[in-house]
Amino acid sequence: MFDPTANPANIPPDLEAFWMPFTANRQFKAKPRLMVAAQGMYYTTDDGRQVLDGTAGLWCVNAGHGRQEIVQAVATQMSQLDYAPAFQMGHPIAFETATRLAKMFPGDLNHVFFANSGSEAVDSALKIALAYHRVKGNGTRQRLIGRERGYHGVGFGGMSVGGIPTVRKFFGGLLGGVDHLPHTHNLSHNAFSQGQPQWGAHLAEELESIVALHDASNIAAVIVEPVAGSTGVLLPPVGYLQKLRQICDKYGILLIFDEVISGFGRLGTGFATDYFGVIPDIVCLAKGLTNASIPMGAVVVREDIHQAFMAGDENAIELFHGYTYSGHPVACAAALATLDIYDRENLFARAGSLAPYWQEAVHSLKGLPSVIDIRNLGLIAGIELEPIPGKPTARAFECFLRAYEAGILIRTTGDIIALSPPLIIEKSHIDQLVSTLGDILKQL
Ligand code: PXG
Ligand code: PLP
Repeated sequence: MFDPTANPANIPPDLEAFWMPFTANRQFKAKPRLMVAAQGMYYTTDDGRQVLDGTAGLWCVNAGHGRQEIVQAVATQMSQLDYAPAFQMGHPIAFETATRLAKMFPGDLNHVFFANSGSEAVDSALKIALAYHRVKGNGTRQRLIGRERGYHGVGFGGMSVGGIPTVRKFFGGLLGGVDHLPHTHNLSHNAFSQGQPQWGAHLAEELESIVALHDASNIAAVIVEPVAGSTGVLLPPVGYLQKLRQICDKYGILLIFDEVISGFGRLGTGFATDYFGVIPDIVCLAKGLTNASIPMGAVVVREDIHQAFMAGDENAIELFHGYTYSGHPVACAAALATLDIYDRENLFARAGSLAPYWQEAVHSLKGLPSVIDIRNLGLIAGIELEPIPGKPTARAFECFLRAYEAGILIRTTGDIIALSPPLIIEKSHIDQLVSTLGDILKQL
């Protein structure tokens, strides 16, 4: 049984200085869970146990841990060119990486802006959307539309369009001029759906109401996660994303897909845009871009958006935005090596071919105590638990702690368990993950 007062001798005294992100710091530091190594599908803990990675770290180690090809590429790049400025200067590998990424996208999604995380990718995308309308002479288009329960990172832009109350409520007024679409999660209609739920496409029509309220001439962009991950795996109802695309087209509103989680094979295709057959105007990427080995984010934009900036004085800077580390050579080396692995091992298609087995495995947990929904798509699953009355999040967190003790890493948000393993997962690992989780749920 978990004992938050336990203080085993192996805790070094220096856990204090690191203010841990999105963590119950005191709970953690009273009984730390430390990873010291990782290979393939497993982490090694400080007490020498093997823990099966059911979450690809934080939805990001899509090619599995300890990939030597990435290690080598990073080491070689760092010795050859550790850093070079990307403002008014360049280095070849950034261009190569952008070209390679652009080729992975359909249609005219063909220009890439680099950032260092998903949060920065999102803020960059929002800024590009606003600036685009302005350079086109439509400077009144300033409103941004997100969605309830959306997660777009923790920058002020991403927080503002995001829709998770705890991520927003401590931080003041945020951006003005933001509206939110309703989320699409509805257990009474869609509980235990396998794959995309049937009910809910009409919720996209709320965009019409927002347009009616503000007028399209004041609206810049809509940003959504094609599949909402962080908030607890909310899947788009059949037809929903298509409808959003149609309404955005009708009113000249840019559609931004935040594919920080859904990208790089998570759904069994390169990107959610391929899976759903809906092409946005701007895509946000991070996480799986470098297999999480080196921080990197990216924004992919359509030709006509980029082209709109390439007018006027050729000696003038076109977009006053960028990061010291935009297109960092070492991150680019990690990205290229990662994309090589995805290609060589055909990992996106591999995820797609495992998805039916995954679906059947996770839905076998239906009927266990307190499980009120199971949902899945590609190699993602969400298992929603009935909250303990008066103690929201406690049941899932207890499940997380027991899972770690039992040798599997899961992720919880609220009372929802999220699973998103590396795409190299074998059926035997799926069995281990689901049967261990099942045993824990039976005992809870
Ligand atoms: N957009 C989306 C859709 C995300 O999922 C971000 C932006 C921000 O990325 P950075 O790299 O700035 O964290 C994310 C990040 C979880 C979890 O367990 C999810 C994220 C990060 C950490 C934990 O659900 N998503
Ligand atoms: N703060 C200061 C004082 C800076 O000089 C800079 C960059 O030059 C930044 C913040 C932004 O840092 P970054 O470009 O790594 O996002």
